[in-house]
Amino acid sequence: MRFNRHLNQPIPDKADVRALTPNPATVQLIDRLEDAGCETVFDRFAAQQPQCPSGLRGTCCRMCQWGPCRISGKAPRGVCGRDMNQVVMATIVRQLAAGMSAHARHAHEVVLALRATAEGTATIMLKGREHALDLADRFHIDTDGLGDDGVVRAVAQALLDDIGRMTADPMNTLEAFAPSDRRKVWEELDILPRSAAYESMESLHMTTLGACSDWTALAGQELRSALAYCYGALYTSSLATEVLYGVPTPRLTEVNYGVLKPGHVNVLLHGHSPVMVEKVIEKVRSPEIEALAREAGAEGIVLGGMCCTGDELLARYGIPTVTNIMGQELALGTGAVDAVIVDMQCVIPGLKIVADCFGTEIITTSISNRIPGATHIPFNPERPETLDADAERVARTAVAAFGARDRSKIEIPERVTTAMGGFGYEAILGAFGGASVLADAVRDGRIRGVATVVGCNTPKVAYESAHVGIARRLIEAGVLVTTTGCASHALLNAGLCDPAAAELAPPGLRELLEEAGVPPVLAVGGCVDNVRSLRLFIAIAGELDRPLAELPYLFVGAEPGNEKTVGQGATFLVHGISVLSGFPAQIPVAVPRIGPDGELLDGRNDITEFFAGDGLLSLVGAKIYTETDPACAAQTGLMHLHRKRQALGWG
Ligand code: BF8
Repeated sequence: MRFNRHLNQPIPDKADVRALTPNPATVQLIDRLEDAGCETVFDRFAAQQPQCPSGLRGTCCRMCQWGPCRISGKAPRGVCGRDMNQVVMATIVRQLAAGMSAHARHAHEVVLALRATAEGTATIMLKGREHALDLADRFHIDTDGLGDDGVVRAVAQALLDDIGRMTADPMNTLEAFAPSDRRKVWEELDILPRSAAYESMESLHMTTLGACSDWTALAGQELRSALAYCYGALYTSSLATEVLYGVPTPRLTEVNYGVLKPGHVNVLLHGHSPVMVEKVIEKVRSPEIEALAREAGAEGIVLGGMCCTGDELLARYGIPTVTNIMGQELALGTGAVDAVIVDMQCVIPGLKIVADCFGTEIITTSISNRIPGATHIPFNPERPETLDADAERVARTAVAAFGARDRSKIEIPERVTTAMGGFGYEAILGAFGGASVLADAVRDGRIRGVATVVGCNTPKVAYESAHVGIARRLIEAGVLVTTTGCASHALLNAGLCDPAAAELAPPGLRELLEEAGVPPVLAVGGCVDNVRSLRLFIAIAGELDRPLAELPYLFVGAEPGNEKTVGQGATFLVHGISVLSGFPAQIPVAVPRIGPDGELLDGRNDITEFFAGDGLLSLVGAKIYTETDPACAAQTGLMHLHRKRQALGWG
């Protein structure tokens, strides 16, 4: 691997990916696309090397039109006077705001669909009425005289308020779900947020030219935004989805590229919002559309999930997942995909380039996402009455693509992997017999710790090698693992979500898993469902009567990519749960140096001190570890869990 001194880490090329990626199907498809002359993310990453050192370190300021300014030893301040700390922290605050906007927009669409369902303007069969009653209770909504639909409408309004409130009133979800000892910490730090929309606005405001010159105040806004992100974007979308489409339960299925079938219409479902895709599934499974597929000469219709939509559909219906963000082009390289139905976020422009190589139809279904050359049939959350007819058109367009392609190019990797998904918060507690059973096991050491392994892929890490390498080692050391997002596709395809993988765990954990009939990695859903893992952490802490920050918990984001991952990590940090990152964020990396007299100089700076030293630790009781090698990263994580256990006297 080529070493990048600005990042203090090796950077993989395509040959490294071939050698290190854990899924053999990936290698087969990389070769296939290369032979077909189709460029992919791996080629474009190579073409971008070496990447800009200032960009890699977060020291390039592009927040006004006096710049761009690069902060360096020669020019330690930008034109306006901003120094390195101000530039780097402001950039991170903006990244979190962008990620929060993405999840909040997703939440907004689901909550509006929920409200429209209660009002009878969207034809959606509500599956989570009991959940709505529970939420109404938690939000202290007076339900007298509201009727069933009125309760759902009131819950939707409470969630909508948390997405968009502009005043300093308390957030409903935060009041209902945050542990009270944590709330005191946040009050003392003065970081209680108003809503996702307000804090996105304030983040952009505080980082614009001449608005705030104190990087520690920007750091405070980062933490405030993390809470807005968690309670205003993640909780709101995850809970609204559960009320609309039901709470997931565990199901056994098969995953990986091999679920695609040559004689079938193969349709991939990709993105984040559940609203259009749920209706499309309903249509695809109707006798009319099935008949249409047979008329076109297909033996049937295969649905496969990608990215967070894939995670959610696996959780709710056991629909097979195929791959994640960096595998989306590879999936089309099978030559078997007739159509990809995409909604919002993580649908990379490169998808259409490969689609054109293989004649795959791309259908965009979000008003926010347009792709030149794709068929656009959008769902507008403010015009829900067209949902039914539009979903029918999407389903027909996807099936019609079957006859339009050259089927001689089909080459599907044979590999399929058994997997169990569907571990909503309630399902995890149900499988193990309650939070108290898990709490006992954490205390007596059968479970050495609980980790959530989540987030995207990045070409800066050999594809999926860090997710799988770290998770496997955590399991072998007796750590219970939950997963979401693109990480979960890596772990699903690697067989770690197969109940049979319990044999990797040491005896105490293995017995627990076998008794519960669950795998060592619990796939809980898409990225917004990270709150399911957070709720699990909170429930076990409650049983143990300990603050979250004292417990052997860990958030692992081994292959961060999207701006959304900044908020994911910050969400757990602000709850007192440390973060293990497999890759340095865009901050000046602390590189130890040899001084003029041969002495070892500490390369620390204010930003690394804040995130990885005593800064955050003293404020919220958690910090960020960064380790790129999967074996070393797992060791670092295990040391963290071990130190927590020792401090509790649990050995
Ligand atoms: O929200 S893990 S690449 S798919 S951002 Fe995107 Fe990252 Fe995947 Fe889902 Ni989450």
